[in-house]
Amino acid sequence: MPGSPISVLVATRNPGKVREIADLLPGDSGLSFHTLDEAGISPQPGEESVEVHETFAENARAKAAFFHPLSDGWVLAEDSGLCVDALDGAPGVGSKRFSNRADLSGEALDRANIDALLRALEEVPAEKRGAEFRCAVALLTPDGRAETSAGVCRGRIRSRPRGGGGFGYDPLFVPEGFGRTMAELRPEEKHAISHRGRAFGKLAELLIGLT
Ligand code: ITT
Repeated sequence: MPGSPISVLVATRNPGKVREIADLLPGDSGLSFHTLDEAGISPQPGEESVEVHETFAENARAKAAFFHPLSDGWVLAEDSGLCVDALDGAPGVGSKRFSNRADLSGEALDRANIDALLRALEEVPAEKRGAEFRCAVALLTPDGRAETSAGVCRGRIRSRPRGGGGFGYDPLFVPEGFGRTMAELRPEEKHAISHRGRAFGKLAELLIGLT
């Protein structure tokens, strides 16, 4: 008879990510997943200063390590962002803070970031607006092992936002092979091609081997 599922803390406070991660995690892995808010873990001193590294993978590992003491031993963290060719990969790991509006959160912050990106690309013609979303995921096990995976989704940046789905920069991002923005895709369409969908797909294979 199967035992009770192993509880995994998912270290994110972004409601858009929480929705997507919940859809992406396998239900039959012998693991159950809880976000920080679901686990009743309030914002911690120093939490905002954890993601200071230059790569998504380092940030994901740092976030998992930060929350490890507050978990039952299993923590999953991800770091993600948008890398724009014409901006030499910016905003990259600084995607959440691109507009410098630390006073905003949620949809208001997303709108400010979109406006800041449009301003930065004002002079850039359509054929030079290539970009990619990147995601790195780190899973820390009770014995301190770190499993990591990553995913990329290429596309281009529109000159005006369109669509109401997803979160973050989705209304500006047209994935390769699509005529719609990420915010106009159905959730299952986004998951099938997104950076996060790809990173979690690889992680799901690792999870099956772990439990
Ligand atoms: P955590 O709580 O997990 O740290 P966060 O949103 O606060 O989430 P991140 O540093 O991971 O912090 O920020 C990633 C930013 O990149 C996010 O706020 C969006 O602006 C952007 N982003 C990431 N994935 C995206 C997606 O699928 N669609 C649109 N924008 C995305």
